[in-house]
Amino acid sequence: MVNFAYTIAGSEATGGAGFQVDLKTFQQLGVYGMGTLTCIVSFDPNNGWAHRFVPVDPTVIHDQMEATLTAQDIDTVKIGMLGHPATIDAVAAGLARQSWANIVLDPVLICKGQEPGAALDTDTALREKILPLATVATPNYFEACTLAGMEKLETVEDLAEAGRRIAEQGPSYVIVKGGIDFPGPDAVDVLWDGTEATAYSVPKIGEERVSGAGCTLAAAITAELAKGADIHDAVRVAKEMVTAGIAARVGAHTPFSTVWQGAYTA
Ligand code: PXL
Repeated sequence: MVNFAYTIAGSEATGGAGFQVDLKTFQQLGVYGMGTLTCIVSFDPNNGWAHRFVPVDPTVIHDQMEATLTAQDIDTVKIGMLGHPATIDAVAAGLARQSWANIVLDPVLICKGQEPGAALDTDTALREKILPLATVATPNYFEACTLAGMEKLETVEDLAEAGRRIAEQGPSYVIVKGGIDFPGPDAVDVLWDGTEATAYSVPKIGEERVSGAGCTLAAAITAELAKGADIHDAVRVAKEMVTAGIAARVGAHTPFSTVWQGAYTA
C-alpha cells in the first residue's frame, strides 16, 4: 500500500530547506510525496546570502491544491513557509475543501525576520487563520517564545509550558524545538500532547545551526503520521532522522551546512 504525504511549502533553491527538504524526507521515509509551492526563496550570494522572496500568485496556489487534492485521497499535510497574507488566505481556503486527519504546521515566522514586506501581517494571519486548524505544530525556540508570549526558554519545563500555551491556540500536539538556542549540552525537543510533556534529548552536534533541521523534523513527523504512526512514535523517528542527518551534514559555499536526509535508514 502506498501512503501519501502532502507539503504546502516554499522552494529554497539550494535544497537546504523548504519544499525540497520535505520531498526528500518523504521519499526517505517511504511515503509518496505531493506538493503545492507557496513561494520561491533564492539566497543572494552577492548580499550575504540574504533571502530573495517571491510569492506564488494565490490563483496558482488554488490551482495546485485543486490538482493535488483531486488526484489523490490525502489526509495528511505539512504546512511550511507561507510568507504572505494573500498566500495564507489561499491556503486556508484550499484546506477547507476537505477534512484532514493530520495538519502538521511548521509555523515559519517569516524566516526570523529576513523577508521584507508585510512580515507582521503575515505572522498575524498565520496565527489567526492557520494555527487554529493545525493538529500538530512544531515551533522552534524563537517561534515558541513568540507564539507562547514567553521571553526565554531555559528549562525543559519552560519548553513544556510553551507547548501548553500554544496548544491552547488550536493544535492537539505541540513539539517545541529547543535547538541550538536552548542552553546546555543537549538538543532537546518537548512534545506536549494535551496531557503530558515528553522530552526527546540528544547531545548537541557542534555549535552551529544546521539548515533544514526544522523542515526535516516536521516533514518526518508528517510522513510517519501518514503511515499511521502515533504522535510519540512519529516524533521519535523524526528526531532520529534529524540527528543522523545533522551528523552527516552537507557542507556548502553558504555560511551554514545542511541536513542530509539520506543518512537515515529506518
Ligand atoms: O526556515 C525554514 C524555511 C522554510 N521554507 C523556506 C525557506 C526557509 C529558510 O530559509 O527558505 C522556503
